[in-house]
Amino acid sequence: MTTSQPQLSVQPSRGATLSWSDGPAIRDAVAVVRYRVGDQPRTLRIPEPERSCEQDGLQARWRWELSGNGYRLWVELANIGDAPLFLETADVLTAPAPDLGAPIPTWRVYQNGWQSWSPTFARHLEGSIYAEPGTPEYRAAHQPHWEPDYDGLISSEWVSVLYTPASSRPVAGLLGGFITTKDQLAEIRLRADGSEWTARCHLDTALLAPGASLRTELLYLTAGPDPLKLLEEWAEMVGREMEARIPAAPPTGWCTWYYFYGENTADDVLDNLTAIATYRLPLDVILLDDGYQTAIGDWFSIHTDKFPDGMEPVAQAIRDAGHKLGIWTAPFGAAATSQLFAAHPDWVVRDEHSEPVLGWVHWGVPCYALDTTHPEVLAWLEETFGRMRREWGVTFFKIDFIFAAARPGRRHDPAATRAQALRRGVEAIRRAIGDDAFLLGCGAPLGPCIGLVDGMRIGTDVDPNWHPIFRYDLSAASTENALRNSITRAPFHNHLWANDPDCLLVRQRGPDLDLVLNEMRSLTAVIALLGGLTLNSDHLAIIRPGRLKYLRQALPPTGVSARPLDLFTHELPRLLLLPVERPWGRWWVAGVINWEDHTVETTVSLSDLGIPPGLYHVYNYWRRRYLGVTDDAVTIRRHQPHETVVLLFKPVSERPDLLTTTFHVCQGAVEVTDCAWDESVGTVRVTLSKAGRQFGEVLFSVPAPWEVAEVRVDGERHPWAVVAPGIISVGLTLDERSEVTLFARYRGEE
Ligand code: 9PG
Repeated sequence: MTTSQPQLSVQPSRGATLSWSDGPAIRDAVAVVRYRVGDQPRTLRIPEPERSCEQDGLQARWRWELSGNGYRLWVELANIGDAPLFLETADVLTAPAPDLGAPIPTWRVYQNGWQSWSPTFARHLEGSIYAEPGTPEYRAAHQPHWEPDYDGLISSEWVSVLYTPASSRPVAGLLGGFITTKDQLAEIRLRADGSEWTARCHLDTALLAPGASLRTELLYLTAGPDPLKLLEEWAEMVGREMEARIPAAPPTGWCTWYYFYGENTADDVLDNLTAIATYRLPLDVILLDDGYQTAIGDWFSIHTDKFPDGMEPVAQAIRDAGHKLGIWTAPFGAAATSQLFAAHPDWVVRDEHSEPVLGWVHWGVPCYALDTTHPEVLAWLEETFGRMRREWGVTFFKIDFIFAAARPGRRHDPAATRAQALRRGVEAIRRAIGDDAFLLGCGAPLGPCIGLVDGMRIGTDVDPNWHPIFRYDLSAASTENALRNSITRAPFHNHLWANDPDCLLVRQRGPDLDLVLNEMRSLTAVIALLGGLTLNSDHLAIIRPGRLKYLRQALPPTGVSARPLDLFTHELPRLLLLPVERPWGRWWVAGVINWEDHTVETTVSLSDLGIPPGLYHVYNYWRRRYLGVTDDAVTIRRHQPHETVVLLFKPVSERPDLLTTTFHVCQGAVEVTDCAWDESVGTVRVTLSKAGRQFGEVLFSVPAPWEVAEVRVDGERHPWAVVAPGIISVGLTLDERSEVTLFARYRGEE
């Protein structure tokens, strides 16, 4: 369906109206700039597109440009007077809530959190899972624009999509999203009472000196019938505008954090290195997470209880074993107890009383926010990261808690916004580590990192527990929260960076892990379906080797993300779909999640999945069970609590064909490198290739009047089992490469 072109009309007294004939309308829109002259707060209202206004020497022009099926909007600001001006906010558009053709309580509003861990989902305006924690800590970490009248306000960082399933109009989705994100934090605000929908850029009281000028970020407004698609298209557009870095393949690896939580010694790391080699696990990066340093800020002061010989011997062992060395830092913090803060108290952001601004509290220790507009701080960052690269050979950098650089406060450069301060810090790190090192953002405001990071954590921390243990807080560490955000931000993958859904844990339930089998499989399935970074964080030296089969089934990542089809239907999306297309066929892998704490019955239809009508074989991956053929729907009668059922849909073929393989959750998307049918001899030859050694099955469909004559694996005759009429399974141990050939015989009518 193509959406009509937007119509723009202007009523000078009221503002601009933008409407789509079969869809939404935004009425009485204006731009508003808030600033200060000395201590005086001032407001400048611009009621007409493409018009300039002037007040107190501030010249403002509201720009509108038709672009595709929408408009690009921005505000240009110049100080043409003689007095300094201090800019607070620029509303690139503010209007009453748009008209979507159905009342606001029926709406779903995509609420993007501002940093990695901040809750993100398409929020229902009635009956939401969201509860405002309302604590100062929560505000500091997740609500960069908090203000006392936050009640009833839904603030989404950089982008929002409004959608209602109740509209009578064919087009009920409206996207407002900033497509440049370098210079200003920017939010899309909706007041639930309908009084306001605003796209606001934050200028953080930055100085606009006489003669100086600037531009707000570019806002894109567009409408469409499919809100998920709007979000995907926005991500693509931002990626282009911001010159996003997209790695050729998402990294794999092992991380110390989620087993040791900072208490690992050098020997623990070496033991895991050995285990990775012994088990031949295809994990590339060895990530030394938090804990090796004596204090946040003192990155070369190594904890000698844990690393008695310092970092060098461990670093060397990792490199010698052929791995990439990864290191965690929280580069924009200085612990109150650090040598860094003692030596450079002038390097931190200060509040209005000249007190150091708290970045965050790190496991009980206050860490101040470094002023990344200070040239000495930037030089120190370059020196620190350059040394890690040169002296330790680090080529993978996880930079954490980096929202600290964007905390509000006074900085060395009075003209810098919070977004610019953060970006300057990340730029310094990128300069130091070089273009070929992998930079992973974490605890990171998303926008200003685009184009600088290769990967981004897009959710909260995973955790040994499914639900958060302490409180009901959508940002708290828990497997549930981590998965939710990773799913709701799946549209960003490969557009803004490679998504990092956080670590995969596969160890057995026990004192170090509380996930039951279904929960661990959900974590495995969702991470595998999302196709982003895939890092394990178990103690591999003591893990029950049988559990490694789960890890192997998520490796390597496909690089491509499944789509959360019901993102705008359920706050916790239940339906992930990965379409796979290869020269030898196409298939669909669906992840169907039960977020409830009780067993439910779930029906998934081809039309829910958007799969073309036809006849499909269905295979239940975790159960290793062929479910038969459908042209309609599959019902999971006992869909257990927190279970993700992985279903394969493969078009029914009239001749013998590959049905699926079980070496990877995506069922052939990574391990099947070729599949050839030779009609003249009746063979299906499947080439499998995958790092490591792993048991699995190759399933074939052999419809009558064909029948199996024999199966060969790497040229040798091999047994097979009939799992259902016309379906056979071949079990084998795949060691790097294998060729499985089905020889079929045509019986004709008898
Ligand atoms: C190391 C960890 C891991 C993890 C990061 C980050 O107190 N907090 O609110 C809090 C939030 C996140 C957090 C730790 C504490 O985790 O996401 O992968 O690197 O730091 O300390």
